Amino acid sequence: MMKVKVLYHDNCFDGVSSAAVFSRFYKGHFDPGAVIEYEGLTHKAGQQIGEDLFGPGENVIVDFKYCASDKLTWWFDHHESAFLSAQDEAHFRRDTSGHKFHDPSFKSCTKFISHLTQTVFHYPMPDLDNLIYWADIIDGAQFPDAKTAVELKEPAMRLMLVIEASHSPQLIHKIIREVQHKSLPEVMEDPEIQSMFEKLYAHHFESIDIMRRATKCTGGVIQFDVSGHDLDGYNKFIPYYLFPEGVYSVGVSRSPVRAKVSVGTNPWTKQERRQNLAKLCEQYGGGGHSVVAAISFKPNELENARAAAREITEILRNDLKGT
Ligand SMILES: [Mn+2]
Repeated sequence: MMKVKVLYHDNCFDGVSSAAVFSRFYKGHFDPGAVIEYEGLTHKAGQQIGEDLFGPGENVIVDFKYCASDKLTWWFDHHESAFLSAQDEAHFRRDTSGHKFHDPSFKSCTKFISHLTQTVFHYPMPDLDNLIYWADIIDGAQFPDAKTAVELKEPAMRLMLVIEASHSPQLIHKIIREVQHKSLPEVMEDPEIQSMFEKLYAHHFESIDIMRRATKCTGGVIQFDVSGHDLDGYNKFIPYYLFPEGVYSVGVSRSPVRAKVSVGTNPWTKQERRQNLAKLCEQYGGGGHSVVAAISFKPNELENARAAAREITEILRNDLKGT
C-alpha cells in the first residue's frame, strides 16, 4: 500500500478537482489501497516548495508551479508561469519518468489530467465528466455572462464559493474525497458543506457591496483596493459584474499571509486583447495565465503592492488608448 501526498492549488475549484481526478486515477489504475494525504499550496512572495512538504512515498503536485526536487514523482500544470527559474525548467526537461506534464493550452488542469489519463494511461473516468466540465468552465472563465459567474445558481458554482472562501483544510479535503464518487448536487447536500455554503453565500453578497464601494473604472481599467477588508476569497468576476464596460481589472487585497495584486481581463469584453498579463506580472515577480495573473507580496509590503497596481493600471490604460 503506497503513501501518496497530493499538493494542490488551494482555494481553487480547478486545484481541488485536479486533486480529486488524480486520486481516482491513482487508486483505480495503480493502487486501490493507496493512502492519500492532501495539502493545499498558496502562492506566496518568493515561495519555494520546501522538501519538508514531501513524504516518503509518491509526491504529486497538481495545478501549481514545478518543484525541482527528485522527491517529486508526479506533476501536472497548465499555468504559463510554471517555473520559478530556468534551472527549474531544465530539471523538468531532463525528467524521464513520464509522469510530469505541462501544457498551457489547457484551460484547466483538471481537463489536462483527464486527457492524459485517457490518452497516455488508457484509463477513462466518464462518471467524472461533469466535474471536469465545470472545472474547465470555471478555471477558463467560460461563463455566458458575469451574472452567471456572480449569482451562483448552479451546484458547481455553489461548491466553487465554498472552495474559494473556506479557510478549513479539513472541509476542502472532504470535498476532494466526496467529488471522486458523488455528483455535484449530492456533494452540496452534505450538511457540513451546505451550512458552510449558507454562511459564505450571505458574506458573498456583502462582498459585492464592499466591492461596489471600493471599485472605479477609468479608461477601460477597473481598479479596486479592498486591503482594508477581509476579502481575500472574493469572487473574481464581481468587478466585471459591476463594470461590464471594463476591459481589464487591477485589484489590491490583503490576507494574513500576503498582500496581493490581481490582474484580469474581462472574459466578456469585445475588445481585442493585447497584453499578456502573465508576462506583465512576471516583471514584478508574479505570474499566471495570459488573461488572468497575480503578484504576491509579503503581508507588510502593502505599499509595494499598491505601487505595482498603479503602474500596471497605467500600462493597461495606455495600451487601451492605442486601440
Ligand atoms: Mn488551474
